[in-house]
Amino acid sequence: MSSSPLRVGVIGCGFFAENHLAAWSSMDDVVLAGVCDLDISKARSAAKRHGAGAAYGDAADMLDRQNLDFVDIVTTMESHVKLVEMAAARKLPTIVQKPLAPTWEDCVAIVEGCAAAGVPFMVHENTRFLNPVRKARDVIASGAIGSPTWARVSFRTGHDIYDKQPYLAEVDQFIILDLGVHMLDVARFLMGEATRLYCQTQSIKPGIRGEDMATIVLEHASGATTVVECSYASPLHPDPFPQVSLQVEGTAGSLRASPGYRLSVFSNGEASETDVLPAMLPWSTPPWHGTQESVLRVEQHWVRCLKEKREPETSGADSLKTYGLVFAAYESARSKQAVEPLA
Ligand code: NAD
Ligand code: 89Y
Repeated sequence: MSSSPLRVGVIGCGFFAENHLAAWSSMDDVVLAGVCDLDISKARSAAKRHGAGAAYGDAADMLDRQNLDFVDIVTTMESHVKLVEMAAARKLPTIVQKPLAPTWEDCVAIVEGCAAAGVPFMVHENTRFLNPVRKARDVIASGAIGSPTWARVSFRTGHDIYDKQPYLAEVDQFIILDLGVHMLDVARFLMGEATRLYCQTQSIKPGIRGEDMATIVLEHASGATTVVECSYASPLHPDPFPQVSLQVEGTAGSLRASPGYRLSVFSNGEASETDVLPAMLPWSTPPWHGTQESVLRVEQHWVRCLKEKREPETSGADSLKTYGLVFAAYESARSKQAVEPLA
């Protein structure tokens, strides 16, 4: 790949794409060559706001007419199989927002399709790039808390997420696919691969189709346990949205990442506490600033991996391990049995 800036074409110019677009256009080694949305007026206004070279109403049209180095897909999951297939058919490296797809079979088809076409592929899984999560992982890797034995990865909120993402009220499989993907990926990132899980779901808010609470207990290959908590139906004050809370216990201590971006570490009898605040970027809009920094980090990671021909952290093969847990969690909730991850 040449040393000149890489040309990206972004598909989907809705709510969350705003962060992708702001991050791409802030990067010196990327050029926002084109943007596309089925609603051409959204593509045009995104192009204007972020200085994109061209706006399209049809993805195939953009892929055929622009000379792109890679594609960024920021549409909702139902469109991913078709859009990734279109990019892979043109041999274009592709990064795609979570959730990868609504079924295990579609997730596998996407990953295998990209592998068969020989194109680099990554799921835009930004939560593991959040500052507190990265710092927690650094503490674990340093050996400060010994071997991890137990963890809690928790995202509980009563924030009105339906205001910006109304489609979430309409899906049959809701919070595990929307939020559980992030939490399960973080559990893998901090604690290693899981070999078995049990999941309980609840549907609390009237009028939604799917589950808005899930509690998942993971058994890891190391013997450790993680409790993953996801809730969009928790009336909390103050509400930590959109922050993740972590607790990891080990043989020599423990760590806690708490709302307010605090990281406490208890290591071999010594306690310490530090701020793990995210950077405030010129385009940050609190309380989303932590997420926004993580989006920039994902995009920088993807570009670095493309240039160095390295496999990204959440490549297709890696992400299937997360989605194997997601669909196993639905199976466990249905059968009320502990199950193994899909593979
Ligand atoms: P949205 O509905 O606001 O935007 C999606 C856009 O994609 C729409 O404008 C739609 O017209 C367009 N689109 C759909 N199919 C298309 C196609 N075939 N070609 C071109 N355009 C197409 O949705 P959103 O809230 O921006 O969510 C997008 C994705 O981002 C979802 O998968 C969601 O889960 C994810 N998301 C991630 C985070 C995170 O923290 N990582 C946060 C919010 C949303
Ligand atoms: O959609 C969800 C996600 O990906 O992280 C949190 C969320 O944005 C809910 O708003």
